[in-house]
Amino acid sequence: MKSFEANFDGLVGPTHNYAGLSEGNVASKSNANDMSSPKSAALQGLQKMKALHDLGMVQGVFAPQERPDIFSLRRLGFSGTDANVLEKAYKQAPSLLSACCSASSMWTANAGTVSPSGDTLDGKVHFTPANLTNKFHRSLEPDTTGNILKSVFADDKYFAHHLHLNDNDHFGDEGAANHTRLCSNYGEQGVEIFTFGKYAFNANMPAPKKFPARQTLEASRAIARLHGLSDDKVVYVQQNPDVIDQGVFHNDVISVGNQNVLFYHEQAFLNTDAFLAEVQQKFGSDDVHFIKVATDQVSVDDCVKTYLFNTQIITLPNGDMTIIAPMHCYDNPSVKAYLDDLITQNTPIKQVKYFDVNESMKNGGGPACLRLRIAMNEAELNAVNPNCLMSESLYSTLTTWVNKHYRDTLSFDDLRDPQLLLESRAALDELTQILKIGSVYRFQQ
Ligand code: SUG
Repeated sequence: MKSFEANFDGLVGPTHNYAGLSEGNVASKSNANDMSSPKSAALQGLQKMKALHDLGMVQGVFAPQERPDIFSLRRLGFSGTDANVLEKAYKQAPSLLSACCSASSMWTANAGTVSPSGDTLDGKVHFTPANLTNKFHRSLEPDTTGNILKSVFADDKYFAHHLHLNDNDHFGDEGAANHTRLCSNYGEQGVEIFTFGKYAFNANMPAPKKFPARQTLEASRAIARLHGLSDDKVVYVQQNPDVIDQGVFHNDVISVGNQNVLFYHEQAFLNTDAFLAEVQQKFGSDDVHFIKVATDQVSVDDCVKTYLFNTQIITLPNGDMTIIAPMHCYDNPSVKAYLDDLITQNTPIKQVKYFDVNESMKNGGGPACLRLRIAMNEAELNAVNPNCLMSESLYSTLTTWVNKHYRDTLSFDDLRDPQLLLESRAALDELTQILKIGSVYRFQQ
């Protein structure tokens, strides 16, 4: 049976803004309080989705979350009408208001971890939403993420859904941002690589000193158990704590894999040689292309600034691999020179395509953050909610929808505007009808 890797990109929500919420994420901190453009952000995302669809890829659309999150603000003690809740939060706890308005679910690499049916004991595709405990604004996401995943991948003959892990730093889980899968063919059993930042129960082990490690080894192990992965096809590796301290808050900021390619910076991991040997041994007899970038080719600082590794490596229908990179890579002379040279080398990567995803980049989200990868065979793909798959007509419908509902600009002061809440709800209500995903939002229940 044919197999595919689908990319499900998060639609940017109507409250996209720059609030500086993510300690350890350099872009988020340095662009705090800039004026954002929700409309441009959503359109940039849609253009990338459409371009991948046009390249012959299976491209899906993942709905955003309901924001402002009035439910959470009420849970935290703000009361009255919705307008009162917003106004009180604005005056008494502005940081809470911005956290409850973040459009951070756009980065669907953090929506969850997905194990394809080729890897799992029961032969189903398994999903576990990420609990994202390390950042308050992101910890608001997993319930609705679970609802949306279940509505897109509804058929329990093919898809198995788990509850997100316990909401505690010991089980901090950031989803696919710290998970890579290598395989010969998407439909066959592959090697799942779980990258963690620290050990939850052993303070004597290496850990970053300045910025938080968001993913624990224990969380990764729990996901592997839940998904029924076999030990001889799973590799756990620790992120180098020094690079977390330099702004590599997720492993997908410093390495990315696809099929038989692992593209990584030499400083990405701890004990790299042993890790690569284990990957090769578990991969089997076919060779893995380990593409190492040395510090004197591209510094860690440039990786963090340009998101060289937060690129998507996709396999086109003709078998060639293409890198989907942000314009920041094009604009940085040493990174551009590196990529120009890479495609002349003897690796499966033959082409680089550059995209303007600047609205997302300013919050530390590159092309790879914006997508959740789901490898599926034909029968599984046929069971996916078809209304969430990109097409000429869905692109045109969603572009019209964004232009109708989204603001051109948004600043912190706008977040308390009750009209923004009404606009967002009207937009999302209409979206659930376009994508036919049912009443996934609390305001609809
Ligand atoms: O979790 N930024 C996100 C970026 C996530 C990137 N995802 C991956 N690397 N896969 C984060 O730090 C910033 C929001 C703000 O500051 O307004 C934010 O949440």
